Amino acid sequence: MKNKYDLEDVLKQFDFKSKVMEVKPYGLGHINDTYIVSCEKENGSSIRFILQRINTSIFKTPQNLMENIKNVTSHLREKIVAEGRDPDRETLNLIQTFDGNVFYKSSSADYWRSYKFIEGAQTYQVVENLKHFYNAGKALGRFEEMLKDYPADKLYEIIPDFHNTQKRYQAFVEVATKDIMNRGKDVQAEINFVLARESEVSVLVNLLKAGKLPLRVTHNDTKFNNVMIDDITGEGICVIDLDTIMPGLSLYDFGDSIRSGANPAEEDEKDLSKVCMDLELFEQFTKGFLEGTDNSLTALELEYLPFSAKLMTLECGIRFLTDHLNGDTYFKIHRENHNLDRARTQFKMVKDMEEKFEKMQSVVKRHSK
Ligand code: ADP
Ligand code: GN1
Ligand code: MG
Repeated sequence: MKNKYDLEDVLKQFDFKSKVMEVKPYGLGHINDTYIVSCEKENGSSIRFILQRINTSIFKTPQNLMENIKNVTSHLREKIVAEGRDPDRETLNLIQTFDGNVFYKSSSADYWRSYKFIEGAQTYQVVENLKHFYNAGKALGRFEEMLKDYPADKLYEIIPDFHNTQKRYQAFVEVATKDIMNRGKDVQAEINFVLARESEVSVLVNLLKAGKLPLRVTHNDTKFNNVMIDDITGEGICVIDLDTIMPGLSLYDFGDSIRSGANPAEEDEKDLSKVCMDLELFEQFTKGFLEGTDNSLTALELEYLPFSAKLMTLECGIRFLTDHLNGDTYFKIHRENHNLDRARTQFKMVKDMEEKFEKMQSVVKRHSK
């Protein structure tokens, strides 16, 4: 099949210091187009890169986005070097173009970037090993720790109100009311599930507004498949997918990780009996995250950890359902009703968290110092 983009033109812009041998689509992200580029160096050895087309219908200011990533990754690199660790594996490394930029804008106004490929590590859609999830928690906690002294005012807000659940809810109500695809009639139960939880959507927004929760530099898209797990040690070696680094709440990162990784089933599992919020997974991540943040969360942050898991899961379910009602314009879909299936798994998890809420609170207490 002929490629949609002139990949040849794109590839020749980046200074790979090696010869491109092959390029193939890669990964299972919902947003960007990702490719793996296999190259050969002069001495005959192989080297690989990630090439990505930034989704500019979602990220409207790709130059600012790349500026954020460039600055944040150099900050992380300094920290990692100072700790005597390996910056080529433990943070993303951008490849420059021949004209000295960290992205290439093609004549069709597509924005491309490239990273060193992190070898000897993988991402997983579903947690296969408890230790991996503990390690992902540690990696994400450390990630926030390393960015603690990063000046938040130097970051562009790439998607304003990204985790403003109240605004996500309002957008959902609007879309459900318009119902342009006439799909509302088939998803009344799901719509009612969301409406019944209206009182919860403004809780974190209000605490933030009241200055009760600290604004930090956060990742904001802490899906389990955005942490690379080392093949040998099982450590969370690198946090990737830095498009949404913005000032935010630590609770967003914690909550979104639980949403994605504490579910033993796929995010789009159709058999909802397989979907739940597994308490053991919850415990592993919580333990790792609190250790990674060096137990520096405030008392109120700790108190709201279980709630954030529920809220971020509800928020994501709202976003999937909104996209379903709106004709699937945001998240990539690969089958009919894909976003609806995704929304259903999220709501099943929310329900399960509601039932296990006290147990989740006890887990947090047990691991807070
Ligand atoms: P999206 O925003 O679409 O989720 P990601 O940046 O998460 O895109 O990339 C998609 C997938 O590509 C990741 O889940 C991971 O498997 C792989 N990937 C991304 N960056 C790297 C890298 N530097 N090294 C190795 N694999 C990577
Ligand atoms: C998207 O890019 P990816 O696939 O890691 C989305 C997240 C959602 C997630 C749900 C920029 O993440 O917010 O939680 O899908 N990213 C963006 O799977 O919207
Ligand atoms: Mg991703």
